[in-house]
Amino acid sequence: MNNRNIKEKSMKELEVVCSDIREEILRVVSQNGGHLSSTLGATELIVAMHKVFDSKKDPFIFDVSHQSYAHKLLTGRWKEFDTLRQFNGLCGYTKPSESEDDYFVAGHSSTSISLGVGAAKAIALKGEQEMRVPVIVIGDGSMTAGMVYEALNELGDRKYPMVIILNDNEMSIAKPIGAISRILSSAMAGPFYQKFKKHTENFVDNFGESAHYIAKRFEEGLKLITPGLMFEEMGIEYIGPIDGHNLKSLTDTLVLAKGMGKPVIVHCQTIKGKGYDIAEGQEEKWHGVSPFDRESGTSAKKSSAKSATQIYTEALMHLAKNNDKIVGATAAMPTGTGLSDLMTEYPNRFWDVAIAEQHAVTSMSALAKEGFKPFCTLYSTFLQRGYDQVIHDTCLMDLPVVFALDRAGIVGEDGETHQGVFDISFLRAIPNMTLFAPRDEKSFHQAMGFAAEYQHPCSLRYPRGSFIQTDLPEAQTFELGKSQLLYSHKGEILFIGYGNGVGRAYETSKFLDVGVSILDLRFVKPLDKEMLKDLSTKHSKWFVFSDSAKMGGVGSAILELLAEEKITGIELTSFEYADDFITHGNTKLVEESLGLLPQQLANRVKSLV
Ligand SMILES: Cc1ncc(C[n+]2csc(CCOP(=O)(O)OP(=O)(O)O)c2C)c(N)n1
Repeated sequence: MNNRNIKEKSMKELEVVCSDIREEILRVVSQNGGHLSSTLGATELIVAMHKVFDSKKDPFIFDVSHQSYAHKLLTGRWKEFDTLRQFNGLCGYTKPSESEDDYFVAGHSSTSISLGVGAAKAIALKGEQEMRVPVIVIGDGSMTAGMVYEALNELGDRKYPMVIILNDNEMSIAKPIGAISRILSSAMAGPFYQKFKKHTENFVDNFGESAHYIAKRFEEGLKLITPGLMFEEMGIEYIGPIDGHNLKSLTDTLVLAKGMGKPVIVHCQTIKGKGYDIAEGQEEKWHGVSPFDRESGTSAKKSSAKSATQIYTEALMHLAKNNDKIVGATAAMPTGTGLSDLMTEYPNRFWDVAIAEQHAVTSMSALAKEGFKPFCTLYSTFLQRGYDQVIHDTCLMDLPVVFALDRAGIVGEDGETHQGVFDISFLRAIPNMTLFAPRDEKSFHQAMGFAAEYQHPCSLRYPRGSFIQTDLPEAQTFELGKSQLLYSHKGEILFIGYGNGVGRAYETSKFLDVGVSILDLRFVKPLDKEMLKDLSTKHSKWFVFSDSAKMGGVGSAILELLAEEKITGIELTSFEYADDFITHGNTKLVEESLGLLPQQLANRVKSLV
């Protein structure tokens, strides 16, 4: 099936297409895991887009793009859909290298309207004969990020033709937070307001400009802060809300919007999880899932060792109980980052600020200035959004904000948009910033204790899932810039591990028949200069293990120190990630493809000594 014959199908036939799509999504996601409820809810929207627009020509832009599975199925990827999110298989997000029908890579939210504006400028500049119209799908949750309003600000002024489908399911991953979501779901978006507006428009049509003025003031006077009013005041047409599962009204409205030749927001109300009873009404649970049994809805994955996120929650709960200055924020990921319990227990001190990483960083900085101790809890990949704020608002002011970075390292099936590999490189360069990492449960509690007391900006990182389990000696108390030598062995080889890299170093050592010294670096900034200088007199072959980008990472930091201290005669090999984006798939398979499994690393060590 492809989008070409969608155009020829009747409404009845399109309904069958929707139900086939849902069936295929459920079959494959229950097998592979993936984003389920968002994509089920967007099925009719996507089918209607393909009926009215042409993805070979019009830029189809999906915000985050986790809801784009139906688009993948309709654009020649039905046969490969079984490989969704698997290593070497289809990506869970849009990806132009996978299909020309995917306009852009996406995975981080709220970029879509900027992309639409950029595409529209290019279309105008190229003076194309056959008009192409960007068509965008953006969820209500993604409407909270600042980028959206930067784009709307320009769009409302320049009025480039484009259709923005606002997919309003009244959910982000969790319940959406803030005024925007209140406006979108305001009662005035309902039929009463629509009727009122229609009457007003007829009145205005009949009586001209001054009536328009009076009607507008009347509308405002009633303080009808509605989505329509908000967007129209910005200079963008608004249609809606319409039923986002009704193919007829969707296609009719999209045809109308496409023909308007200006920016139009089509506000569609949808149900997250539509078509899978078990998921409907349990939106957060079914947003992103691991493989599950379709009949019962139970997860097929057995729970393994305690996750790093769980340890983070326990440690922070403990600290927050004893110190009422401890506060925290997450950006629309309360469950993912383990902050839900704190938000329930201490609703006045822990906040979900919605998808607004920049705002999370800056607002936590102000709390730090006021004497509080903020834990800004984000996935490593999403702190990228708040980089300037970390420099400008936290570090320049030298404020004691803790950046707790979850999902550091390879994240598995989400792939290249979500890999948590850059944080060390981009944070290490910022003055006043201190960087450290735990390697297991005990060291995590110690690292958190250190963070809670530390009076400057700092960041700690931890992996998705659980730490590599080892029987290495117990962690000692965290002290600024102090490493811990775990094994000392007379011989040329020194393994230096950082965070989860300590476990990897240990696993690798088990495949060698020579003894090695193992150092838990703990702090990549500041480095333990004394320890490293001492070890340079004992070992000449150093190997660095850390789940981070090689460029600017842990190995780089150590090489800089060796150069500064004029220490020669050390051969340093870093087993961090090469200068490439890392693909999606089962983490083990991805690591194998990069030569990073312990057995492979041991072979590389053998070849180098
Ligand atoms: C910058 C950024 N922060 C956080 C996320 C994590 N995230 C992925 S989807 C999502 C919710 C999006 O909600 P919405 O746009 O309403 O889409 P829905 O899933 O409800 O259809 C979040 C928070 C992200 N992708 N990008």
